[in-house]
Amino acid sequence: MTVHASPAEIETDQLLGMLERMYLIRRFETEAERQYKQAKIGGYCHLSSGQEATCVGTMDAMTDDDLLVTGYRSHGFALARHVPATEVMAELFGRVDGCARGRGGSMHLLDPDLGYYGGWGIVGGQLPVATGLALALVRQERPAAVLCELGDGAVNMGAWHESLNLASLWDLPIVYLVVNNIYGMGTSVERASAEPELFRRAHAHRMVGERIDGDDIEEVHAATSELLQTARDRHRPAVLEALTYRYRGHSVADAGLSYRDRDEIKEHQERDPIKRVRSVLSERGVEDEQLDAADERAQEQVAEAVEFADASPEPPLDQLAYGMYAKGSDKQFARMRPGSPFGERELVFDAGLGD
Ligand SMILES: Cc1ncc(C[n+]2csc(CCOP(=O)(O)OP(=O)(O)O)c2C)c(N)n1
Repeated sequence: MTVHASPAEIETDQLLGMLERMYLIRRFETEAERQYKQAKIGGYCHLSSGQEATCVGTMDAMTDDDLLVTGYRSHGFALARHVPATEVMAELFGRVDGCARGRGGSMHLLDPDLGYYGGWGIVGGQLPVATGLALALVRQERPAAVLCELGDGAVNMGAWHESLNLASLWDLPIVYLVVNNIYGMGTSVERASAEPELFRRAHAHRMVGERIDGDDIEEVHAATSELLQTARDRHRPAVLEALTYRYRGHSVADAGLSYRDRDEIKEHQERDPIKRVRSVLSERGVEDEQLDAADERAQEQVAEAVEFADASPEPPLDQLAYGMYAKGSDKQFARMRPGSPFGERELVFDAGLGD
């Protein structure tokens, strides 16, 4: 594990803001599970309780010009990147005011205005997209980098090796953030990976690979800042493996106890990332009332998000094809036009989320 010798201390005010967003993610996820059980949320729903330090620590190391691409366990990253909680909850509800206009749901959050190019539901599906975005940044001579998040289960996909190879060969400004929460569904990293120290995979492609404590927000922030800066300045890619843990099951449909026991969960909860930030702030003299107020504001935001999502209408049926296909992709989908044996629906190529 790399310990950054003297990570620049995060200012107390900034750290308080980070604590509030960690609370927001924790409270949001608890509420999302409740809403799912009331059938307000359909489809899939993967929660990231326990992983808040990785979400917030990495997002605060990004500039507004950097681009973010994630896998499907993405509520935490979206909230940490400042996608409004109202729009994230509305998206989970499949409503028109959701950040993907209700078309994506939990696994497909996005907000291009905030440089967030999507949660991707296919394991490893985000890797070629993120690598391509990094190439675009170079071609357009933009001084920015891509942060591409993936799980420990995605590092055995072909797309991972192909992306790392091209990123190193072509000097692309990208940091691959491997969120190692030990499990890919019910399979532990030890059972799935011949090299379970996942950051070492980077070395085969002659790029930097580092492993950090993903529950220590200061370490996450310092390591991500440094690697993103190198990516921006010198166009060198890197792999950052953040060790963390998810408290809930793989999805809300999984109790998460058939492949691990309660003691293991409890052991991780004792090192809870939120408690750790609270104790850093307490040591710096911040009063308990101020820390509790951050939690209360987060809870208010979540209540407001549910109210907003409930009030938002469902997307109109006659516009279901809107926002699905970019301008210029009509040739690719020509065989799906009405009357073709492959599809009956009329496709719309120039309306919706943009080019
Ligand atoms: C190509 C592909 N294969 C299988 C699946 C089914 N699947 C969904 S999530 C998942 C596990 C991924 O685990 P990991 O990458 O560690 O992410 P985590 O759940 O830990 O966030 C699998 C196998 C999928 N979505 N895509």
